[in-house]
Amino acid sequence: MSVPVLTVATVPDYIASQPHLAGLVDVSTLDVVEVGDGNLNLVFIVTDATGRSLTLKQSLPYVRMVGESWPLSQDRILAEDRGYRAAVQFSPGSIPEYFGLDEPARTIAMQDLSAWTVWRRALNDGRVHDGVATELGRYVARIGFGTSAFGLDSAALKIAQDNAANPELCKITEDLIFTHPFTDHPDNAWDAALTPDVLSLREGGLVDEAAELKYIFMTRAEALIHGDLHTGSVFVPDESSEETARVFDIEFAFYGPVAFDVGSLFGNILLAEARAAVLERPAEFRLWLAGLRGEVWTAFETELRALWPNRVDPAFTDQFLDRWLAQTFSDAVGFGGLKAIRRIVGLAKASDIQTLDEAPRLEAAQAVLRTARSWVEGRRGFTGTDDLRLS
Ligand code: SR1
Ligand code: MG
Repeated sequence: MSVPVLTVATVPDYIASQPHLAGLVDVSTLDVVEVGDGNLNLVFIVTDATGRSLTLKQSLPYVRMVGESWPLSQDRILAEDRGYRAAVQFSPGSIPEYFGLDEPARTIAMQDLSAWTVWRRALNDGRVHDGVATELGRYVARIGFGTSAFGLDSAALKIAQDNAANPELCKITEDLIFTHPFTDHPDNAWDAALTPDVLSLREGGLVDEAAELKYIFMTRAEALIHGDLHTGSVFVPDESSEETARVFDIEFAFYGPVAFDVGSLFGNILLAEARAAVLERPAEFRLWLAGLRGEVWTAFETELRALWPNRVDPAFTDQFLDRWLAQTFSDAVGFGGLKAIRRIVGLAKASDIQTLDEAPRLEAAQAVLRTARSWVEGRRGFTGTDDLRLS
């Protein structure tokens, strides 16, 4: 059953009816704008006459980018609330200030960061933001540690796993990332000149590797992962700011492999690199981009090792941590490759590539597919992020 969908006209009365929100803004002078440009939801920025503001997000009963022909339960906002609450507990500085869930209306509210920029947009413009990749690596490590068997005792872990099901959004990922790009699915679309590159993905062992990674995604209920941690799920501040980054859009959160979040960052950085290469951005910028995966990984590993002495079960030995990190790295490389491929072949493309003119778009897409394939097929052989350059 779906709940009423909010509109610009109904939001002021809705805010006034919510004691946890009504004190944050002057409800008698609200200006409301709907700014959602993502694939799924409604997002309102609510500002009062004194300039105080907040962001209100409501899950729609369907997939926004497709329309009502693709119904989707509004319960995904409950998964997003779980993701934000975990971040509040383990990495509060990594997210916008969180004002909580209104379960009956399927809304959440948070700090208005509309003055910040979505990281993908900043990367597309060739802008450098130092420290973002490090912040993201730390965020993944903190949530990964805090919500897994490293941070929770046996019973607490089982309860957390039981409470974190997000079946509809998991199914979207299972289809769009692991299956559709390698089949004749009607949602797939690509430039005609890419057909040989796309069809060749179905040859050789790539589909078997995708099958293995899909199985890991579906069964390794390790920690409460973000589930969609691409560069479009990160805000960056004005370059002059002391702040670094804030993660948002956590509705795909579920108990899954930590490597999936790390890999999402790896794969989306690859898209940015491919764009920068065909646009012949300055060498300095391209070098900075190529180093971002190393920054993510170093921050992730460093934070994990710093938290390790606090693990709840000393049966998890130091040697096991080394093995876990090695496994997480190689799985992240594989997930990263698949995350990049889906943005070229399947539904929901990325502006890094799509906004390019035809000739550079083809060149960038081919480089992404070539590099991503080498990651997926070679993921067990890579020892560090330096091996993952765009090729
Ligand atoms: C139908 S949803 C398509 C995509 O949008 C989200 O941002 C996720 O990346 C999902 O795969
Ligand atoms: Mg999203």
